[in-house]
Amino acid sequence: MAMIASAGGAQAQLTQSTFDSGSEGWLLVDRFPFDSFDVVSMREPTFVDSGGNPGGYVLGSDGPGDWYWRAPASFLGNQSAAYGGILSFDLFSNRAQTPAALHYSVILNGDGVTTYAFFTSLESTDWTHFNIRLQEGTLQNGVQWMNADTSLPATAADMTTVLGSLSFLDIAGEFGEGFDIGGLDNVQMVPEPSTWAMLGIGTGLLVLLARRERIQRHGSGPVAS
Ligand SMILES: [Ca+2]
Repeated sequence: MAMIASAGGAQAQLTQSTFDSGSEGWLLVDRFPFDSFDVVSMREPTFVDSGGNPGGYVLGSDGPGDWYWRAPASFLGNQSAAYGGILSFDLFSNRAQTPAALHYSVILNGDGVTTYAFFTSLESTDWTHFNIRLQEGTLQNGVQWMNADTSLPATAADMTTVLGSLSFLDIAGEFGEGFDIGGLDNVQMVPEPSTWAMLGIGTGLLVLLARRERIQRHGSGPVAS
């Protein structure tokens, strides 16, 4: 989007995928045994040029185990500016209204630390908007980031370590039991508002965020900010 591109020096720490013309480097990863962190295979998603939210999106389907969307390099590396900010995305699954079969909705890994958050539920098979704040502590709806090694709530140090050197960012596509298909669109990482001025971001992003918030208020998706 032009508004983000105009943010100049902040580009490296603000990223998004809208899938206007391709898969933008996203992959599918399969974890097995079920509900584990062990990746056993990687696959290419299918790019679909219409039917997204809006426009193009990527389509994935079940593999051996639990399947996740894996972010491309543009979301990785030093994402320190995203600490306290928001990760948002839209997804759908044909397995809506069934319990999630896994307990990691988003997994972040960096510098030897793995954190995860669990909040995935879908009330319909339509596109659903998700927001999650990239910060320790209890977020809206009781969601919180956990440290995968200690099984304790993630600390501020865990979150800043992971975001300072992000080596993967995975979003669950898996829902319920049995074969599922699902789509992903509009993935964004946005820094917390107080860092905008420091980053020299102009009013373009403020307008963009205001628009996002209007969309969120009118959306039906779970919000964990
Ligand atoms: Ca799109």
